[in-house]
Amino acid sequence: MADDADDQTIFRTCPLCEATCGLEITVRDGAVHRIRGDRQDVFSNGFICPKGSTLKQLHEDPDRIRTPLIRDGENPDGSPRFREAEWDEAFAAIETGMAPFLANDRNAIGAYLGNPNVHNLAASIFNRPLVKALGSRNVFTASTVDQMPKHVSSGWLFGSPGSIPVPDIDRTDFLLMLGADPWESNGSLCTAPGMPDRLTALQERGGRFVVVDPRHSRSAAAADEHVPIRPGTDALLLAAIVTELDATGQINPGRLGPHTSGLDDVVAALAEFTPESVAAATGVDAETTRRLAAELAGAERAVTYGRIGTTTTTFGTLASWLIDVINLATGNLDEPGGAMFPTAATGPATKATPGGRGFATGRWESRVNSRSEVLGEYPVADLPEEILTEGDGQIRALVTVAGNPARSCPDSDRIEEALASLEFMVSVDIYLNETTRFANVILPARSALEKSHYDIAFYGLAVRNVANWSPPVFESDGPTDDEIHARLGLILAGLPADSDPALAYDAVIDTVLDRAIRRSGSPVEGTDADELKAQLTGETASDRALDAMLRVGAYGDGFGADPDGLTLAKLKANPHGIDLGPLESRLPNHLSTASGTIELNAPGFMSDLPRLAASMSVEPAAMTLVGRRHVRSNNSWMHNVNVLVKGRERCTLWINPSDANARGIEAGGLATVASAAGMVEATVEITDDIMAGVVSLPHGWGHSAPGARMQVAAERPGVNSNVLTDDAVDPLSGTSRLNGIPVTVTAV
Ligand SMILES: Nc1nc2c(c(=O)[nH]1)N[C@H]1C(S)=C(S)[C@@H](COP(=O)(O)OP(=O)(O)OC[C@H]3O[C@@H](n4cnc5c(=O)[nH]c(N)nc54)[C@H](O)[C@@H]3O)O[C@H]1N2
Ligand SMILES: Nc1nc2c(c(=O)[nH]1)N[C@H]1C(S)=C(S)[C@@H](COP(=O)(O)OP(=O)(O)OC[C@H]3O[C@@H](n4cnc5c(=O)[nH]c(N)nc54)[C@H](O)[C@@H]3O)O[C@H]1N2
Ligand code: SF4
Ligand SMILES: [Mo]
Repeated sequence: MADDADDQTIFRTCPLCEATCGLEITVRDGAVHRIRGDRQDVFSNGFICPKGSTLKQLHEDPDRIRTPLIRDGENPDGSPRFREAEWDEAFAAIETGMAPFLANDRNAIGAYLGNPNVHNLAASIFNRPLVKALGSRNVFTASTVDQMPKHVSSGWLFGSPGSIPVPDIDRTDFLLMLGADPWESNGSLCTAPGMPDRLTALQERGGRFVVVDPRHSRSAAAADEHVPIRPGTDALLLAAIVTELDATGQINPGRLGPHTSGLDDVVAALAEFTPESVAAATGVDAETTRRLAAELAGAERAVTYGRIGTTTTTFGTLASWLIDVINLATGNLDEPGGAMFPTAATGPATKATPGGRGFATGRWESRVNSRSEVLGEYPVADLPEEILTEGDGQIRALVTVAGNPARSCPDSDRIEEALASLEFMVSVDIYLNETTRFANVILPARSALEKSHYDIAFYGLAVRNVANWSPPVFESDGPTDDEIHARLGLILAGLPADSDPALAYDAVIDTVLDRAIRRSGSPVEGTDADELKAQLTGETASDRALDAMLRVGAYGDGFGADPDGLTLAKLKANPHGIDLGPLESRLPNHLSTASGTIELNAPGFMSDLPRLAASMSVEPAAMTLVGRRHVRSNNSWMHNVNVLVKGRERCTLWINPSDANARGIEAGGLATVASAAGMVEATVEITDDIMAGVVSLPHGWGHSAPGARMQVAAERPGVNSNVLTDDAVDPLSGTSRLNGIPVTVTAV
């Protein structure tokens, strides 16, 4: 592994998860020779997980699609058959396939955008215009199997769905962490590379952290205390903590008191949720709840933080809200060591005054299930019925971009049935997988190593203010991701397939500049857009759009107003990133609610409380299913990397010994898990690491679909847990219940 004089070293941020680790990539003879953590990275300081170095394997994967594919019939086994095509031919086929739908009701074309889009610069810049150009209301994303409750909660509380406070884990003394397992996931809605190390540092400086989770996860094992909880009941526990804080006279919003509306209303409305009243439902005894409240109130700096286990339940929005109610009530919102709002380099500086237009959901409703629009999209739980139910507005054609709904979304058998029934489908992806096998045309996105990178989304959720741009490691002959997204967007706008993508490039850059020119107080207020445009640098359109965002952003050079300010060129000159400092308090001016206050008692929250109260008297299911993650896996799409999947089988059903005994289920044997939606047979792992009455299966497996082309994954297919996920959603955000699904479990 000795370095060669001709080796080239490139520093790059890992795009695989939210942690944004810096990588040091050595290239020898035109191939990746080695990938290790970049010790000089200003944020990750050398931390890397086992997935980071597999950018090499992903890049070299013979199954990764490199040429557009057009479906041209069936294989002998009935699975779809594809042939390779030229790019122009593929775009022309999309134009032809979409034409009948574009000419009539645009709602007949649906769009599903998956998770890797938020880890991709071109997609971050182009997806929104693409969806706008399409002009369909049938838009779905992975947000409604993930963080949508937090957007709704933040939207109502602070006025903007993007204003999500993150736990300031580097400076806190006490962390209450619910439904998150950063030892496996490396953190979410909390970009903190090396999060496990940071939590260990919290302990070393005398602080504590407590994990609330039905499983004794690796994070729970590392914590000072593990509190097992019955799935789906975190909102009850959190409500009881608020009541306990009130009962002990420990509600102290401090500085933010005058900028908060409805704190008394909220406390009064939560009075029926006491440590005693919720104990039977949550499985957390009153004593423990009281102690957690006392610790949160007593610590100098404390923070409550919740993730997937709290959002993907039927009370996801209430749980997300209550987390911030507690942070506010204990004086820890917007304070160092509490829950703070990052100031991203691509966003504006804090405004001069609080207030704005606020946030609303439910501006329109889905056709079949009448579920509310949130952020311009429908719950992905509605996708299959919107495709399968005939009538005006039925989805008959679909575009998927970096998504695998056939594995990652609820009731996936029904989704597959729906995908199979489409008249036309286009996918932008890197694999022919369980979802894209239904496409008529697949456009291969570039490999991560063939594009520049900047984490627009995650620096807005980071525990320090940071900016880091990465160059591509390799050149490529094919179109850039910009070109793929631009040309697809132009076709979906109704323009000819051979339209110049520069039309779209200009449009995205104009949008960024126009917004800044119109914003009062911006450094370029009132200037001429063309003049600014001429000053942009960057080789691709998305890099130039990024340059524009950075320059008019919170630390930007304002196109000359502050010569020391941030530009893309400055980031290029700093390959290990630029640290812009610790998080700073931003309230009240950061608020954009109509009242200019934190609207703690927004009607949406208050009107859902009776449902929460009613849940206490519902007889709980005898057995429920939760998920889990493993550090060597990433949702559904990294199972084709041999170094990650080799070894012990990971797609196993965890069951408590008492539940296994009662059912005659044996370790290593098979058990049947059945829900209202479907049934799977999974290999059993008997373990005390899961509480009685709960079983756990990881998601993203089930790689035996005919026609998919992921050879390594097919050797260890596992089972698809989302066959079991039913139609239940959190009504406020439309987010699916992926955790706490009622199931029955029997020996095979
Ligand atoms: N039961 C259960 N289900 C879950 C979850 C759970 O906890 N439990 N978690 C949910 C969560 S949090 C999420 S975010 C969703 C994810 O849901 P999805 O985003 O729909 O699914 P992924 O498995 O991430 O699939 C990503 C797709 O993008 C492709 N891809 C990868 N890189 C690129 C790229 O650079 N460009 C392009 N164009 N394509 C690329 C992959 O091949 C794959 O097809 O899953 C959800 N599903
Ligand atoms: N290795 C790896 N890393 C990833 C991903 C991956 O698939 N693999 N996915 C990425 C994505 S898209 C996301 S969104 C993040 C998610 O990041 P995390 O939210 O940290 O995700 P998980 O590791 O699934 O942790 C969720 C925990 O919630 C617990 N849980 C389940 N139900 C409940 C409940 O009702 N209450 C409580 N309190 N806990 C519950 C589960 O047992 C599990 O331990 O991870 C990201 N990072
Ligand atoms: S923790 Fe996430 S960002 Fe860091 S190396 Fe692993 S996958 Fe990449
Ligand atoms: Mo996610």
